[in-house]
Amino acid sequence: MTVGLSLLRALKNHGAHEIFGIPGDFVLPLFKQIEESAILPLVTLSHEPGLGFAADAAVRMHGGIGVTVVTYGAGALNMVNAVANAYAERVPLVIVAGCPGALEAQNGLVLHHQVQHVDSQWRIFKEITCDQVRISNPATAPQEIARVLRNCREYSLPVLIEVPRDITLAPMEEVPVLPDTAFNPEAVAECAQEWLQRIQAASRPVLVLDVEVRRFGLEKRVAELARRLQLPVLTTFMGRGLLAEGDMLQGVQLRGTYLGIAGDEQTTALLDDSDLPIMLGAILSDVNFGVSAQRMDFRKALIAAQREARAGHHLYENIPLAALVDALLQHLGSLPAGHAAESPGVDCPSGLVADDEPVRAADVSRALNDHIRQHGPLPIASDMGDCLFAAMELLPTTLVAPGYYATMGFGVPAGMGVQLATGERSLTLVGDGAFQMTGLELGNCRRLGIDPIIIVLNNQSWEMIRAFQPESRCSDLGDWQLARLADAIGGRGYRVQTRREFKAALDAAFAERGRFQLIELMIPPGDSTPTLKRFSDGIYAMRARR
Ligand code: TPW
Ligand code: MG
Repeated sequence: MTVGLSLLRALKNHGAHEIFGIPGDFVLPLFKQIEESAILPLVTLSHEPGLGFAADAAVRMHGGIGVTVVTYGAGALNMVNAVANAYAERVPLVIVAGCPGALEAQNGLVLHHQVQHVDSQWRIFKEITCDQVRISNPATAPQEIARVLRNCREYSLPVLIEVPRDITLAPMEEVPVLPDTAFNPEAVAECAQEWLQRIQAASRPVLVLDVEVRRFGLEKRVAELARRLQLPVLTTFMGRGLLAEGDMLQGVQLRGTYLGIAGDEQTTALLDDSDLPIMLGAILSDVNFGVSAQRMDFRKALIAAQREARAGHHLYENIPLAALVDALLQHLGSLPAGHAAESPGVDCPSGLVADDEPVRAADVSRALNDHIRQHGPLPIASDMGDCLFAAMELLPTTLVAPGYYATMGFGVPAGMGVQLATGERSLTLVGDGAFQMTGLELGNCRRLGIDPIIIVLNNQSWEMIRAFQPESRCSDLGDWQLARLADAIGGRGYRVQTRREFKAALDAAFAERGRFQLIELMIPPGDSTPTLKRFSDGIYAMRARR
């Protein structure tokens, strides 16, 4: 077998579903093998940032590992921000990047796409990946590739595989799938027992769920845990959309998303007044927890994330989240069910009034919740901007969004990745500013056979920037006529000024299949969702207090 074929088979054996790629001369031999072998389907897009976001969203949806193949330097470095987003938000993404062959790297000339040093790409990616390998010796590479792919899965973080241009056709053995890294089941059992004792002793425990629960495929088991413990459940900002698929929520007391001072009072109180937050897979970030009016005291919490578990001051190392959840379920048998619900579930606005008033940001969640009530949940991708706060007002539905790293440009390519991964039509929420970054990827929909629905909150500005610093005038973006752009690149555009037009456009967009639909909501500049308003007011108030 060749290096190229062996690598492609290894990616598939480790859980890859498809390859997102943009070619270049350093990876052309590999692209030939990708196409000819058909081991994994190839999806090409237009620009590497979009490619990285699409691959990231696809793996957030279908699990396994995501794969991008890009050329040396210009290609790979174009994807740095997308990979950084994946690292921050714990997405197992493999970056297969070309690099110079051993001989050409030493022939005295600097090569095109080279920055400071032949290894600049490697050094830059070291910071945003958890493991790396360059396939320079096909005799030792299979073991190294196996290690890198195992780390990708076990840590749920990006990894780099560099393929020198001249090595693709060299012979290489099959790459093994290594057994999972060992852990001590006794340590896991002890930890689970300590957790259960503390849960039993607590008077207001609350389960807080974040993204690792999904990354490690644990939603069903965690839902069962929540059901059997009869605990109220919150998601973090980043974890919004967890447990929304199928009937997982049946019997689970999901009380919404913790938004601190910007959130619903009862929801916020559940965590702020809890004597025992139980945080599964949580990123302890400012966006998730910094919005709390009081400083959160994590020492009283139970926390499991990044292969560690904490109980107060006790630290258990090398505890995979899956093993801990299993052990909790197993030891739970004897625990008397306590802690029943007192307050009702999530409050999400609905009931769009389809009149001739101008459409406002607050109408987005009303209209979409009406649709979800009638037709059931649908997978949603959101960008950064007020649209992400609109997404927080939606009924439980699967959501992929850069909720922690907060990069713009994610939404449109992510929505495409979601539909490619699931085969289900996706809906994307995006602001006009973020749309300007990666929106043109939509031109690829026709060729790829996908027809996502995109709602652009076009307030003709970087409104969030204005919200946080109203005196800056640089946030004005002008009118880009995005609905017309949609028509020009193979989709259908709707320019919406009133709530009646919004309802009509949504109905028409859902009714038509076969091309992407772009609804351009002309939101008055200065308007924002109630959730963003509370969020920015809260942050103002907190800053003023310090
Ligand atoms: C890659 C900083 C955060 S929010 C925002 C900026 C510039 C404005 C977003 O404008 P948009 O949405 O999309 O029109 P809205 O609702 O505020 O009007 N560069 C990147 N990521 C981030 N987060 C920024 C800049 C930013
Ligand atoms: Mg805007």
